[in-house]
Amino acid sequence: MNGAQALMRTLVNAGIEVCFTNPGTSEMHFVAALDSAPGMRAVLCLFEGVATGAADGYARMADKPAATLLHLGCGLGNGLANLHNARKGKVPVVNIVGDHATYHVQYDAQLQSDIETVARNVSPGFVRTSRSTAELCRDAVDAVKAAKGLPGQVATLILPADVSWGAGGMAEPAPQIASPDAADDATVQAIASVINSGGRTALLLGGRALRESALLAAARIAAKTGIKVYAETFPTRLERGAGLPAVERIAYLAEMASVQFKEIDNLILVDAKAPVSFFAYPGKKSYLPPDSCAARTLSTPEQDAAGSLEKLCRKLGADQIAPEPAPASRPGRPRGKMLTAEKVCKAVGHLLPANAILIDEAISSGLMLSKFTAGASRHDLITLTGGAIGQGLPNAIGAAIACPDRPVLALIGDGSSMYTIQALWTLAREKLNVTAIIFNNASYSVLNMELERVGAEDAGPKAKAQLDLHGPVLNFTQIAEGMGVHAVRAAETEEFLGALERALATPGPHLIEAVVPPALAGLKLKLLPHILGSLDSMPQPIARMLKRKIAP
Ligand SMILES: Cc1ncc(C[n+]2csc(CCOP(=O)(O)OP(=O)(O)O)c2C)c(N)n1
Ligand SMILES: [Mg+2]
Repeated sequence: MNGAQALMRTLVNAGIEVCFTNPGTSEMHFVAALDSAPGMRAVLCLFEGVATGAADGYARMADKPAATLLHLGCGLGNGLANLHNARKGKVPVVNIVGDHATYHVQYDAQLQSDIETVARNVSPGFVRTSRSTAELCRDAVDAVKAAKGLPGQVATLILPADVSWGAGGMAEPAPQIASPDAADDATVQAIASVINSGGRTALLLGGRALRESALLAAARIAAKTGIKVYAETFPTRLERGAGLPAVERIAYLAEMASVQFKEIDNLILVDAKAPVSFFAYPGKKSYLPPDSCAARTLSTPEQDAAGSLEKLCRKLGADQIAPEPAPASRPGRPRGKMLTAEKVCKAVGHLLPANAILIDEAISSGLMLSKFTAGASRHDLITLTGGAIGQGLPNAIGAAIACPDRPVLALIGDGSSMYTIQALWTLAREKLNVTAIIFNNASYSVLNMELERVGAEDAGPKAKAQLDLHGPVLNFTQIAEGMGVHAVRAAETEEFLGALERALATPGPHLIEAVVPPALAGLKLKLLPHILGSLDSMPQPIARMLKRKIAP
């Protein structure tokens, strides 16, 4: 076997079944080796950001990594934003980057670059250039171990062309991955004492603590002790819907998050960091919990979140309590002729099929999505963990490949969709059951709000033009059809409902272009900074009510 063939076998032995590729000359032996490995599915993506985002979406749903195949430093660079999102979401990815043959490096040929430096930012725990065919498969096993161990991470294996084509490759068996420990008894005891101390306490759940078993344990604890349970703002994967405990997410806007933290003396972290504001704003705090609130950790991202919560549950005598599930309740059909982002979210809540995977990169158009889907059939929610837009459509590829029997709905802003719009072609080629809804509001709408919030004064027409996507207005229906995806444009509510019903009933990918006005515009946009600025001085019940209205 050559190196590439042995590597392919090693990956399959380690349970890696899918490789998202965008190859070049230095990866040709790896590409050729694909046909020697029936257990490896290869999925061509037409931009590296699609391949990396697909690997991210796949691992979130399959609970194991996929591989990527990228072309040298430039290809890796193109894929960085979605590897960044995977890193922030603690998602495992085995990131394979081809390189020049080892002896070719000295000549500084056209595509020569410092790949390790490019990789280190998204792959801080594991970057390795394999030095020989003999060592390659052991390197691959180390990469898989690094990716899969808790917390999941992006592990980058750099594969020089001569290591790949060299003879004498030896495939390795699957690595042993130790199962993580739960929090130790002393920690569980200390946290139980905090909860029993009578102060106002909240659990903040992140990462793997947003899956069913952890959510159930947290809900039992809440039912027994009356503490609050929050979820981090941008979950990697949140299991939710009717029958599961509902959990309130920390708001994106810092002023609103402060309302959520106002009543909290003790914050208990479970696979989560103490929350900070997404950006800094002049004169506003970065660290969100008040000074009077002490943050303590029940379990770190290295530990077993559900196991730790279950231990805490037993310690508090809450393990026999029936947790309160979210009731089944769907919004009615949206009415009124003109389509709005809110009506799209309502329609999604009205029609969401059972067991769906919902991907939210709707940005400002998705403000009401959580509220309208809270009582829908049980589903998984995937969000923009690292804030680097262009994640949603690639994630949909990966999620649909990981879960071929589940419907995938991806709600994407028009601006966000354009970073990785080539994902549509892969959806068509692989015939994936994905309904992509693109909110065409012809704007980087959320940035109009940010412009106000950062206090940038004197924004004139040149500044505003940088946030405006009119002229030419994008036609997503034509773009999708040009890539082989069935597409419908809807500017009216009934049109949209009909298109969504048909898309959900018909296998294969669909795109619905929802032509909507910006959700935050006019008076709402003008008033928002004032409302946010005064939340802190309002009586708490009024502040909470306003928060629920603006960002439920
Ligand atoms: C990789 C990357 N580039 C740029 C940004 C900055 N950014 C944040 S939101 C946004 C615009 C989003 O527009 P759209 O998807 O249309 O959503 P809308 O604001 O209209 O709701 C931009 C450019 C980012 N977050 N990530
Ligand atoms: Mg937009």
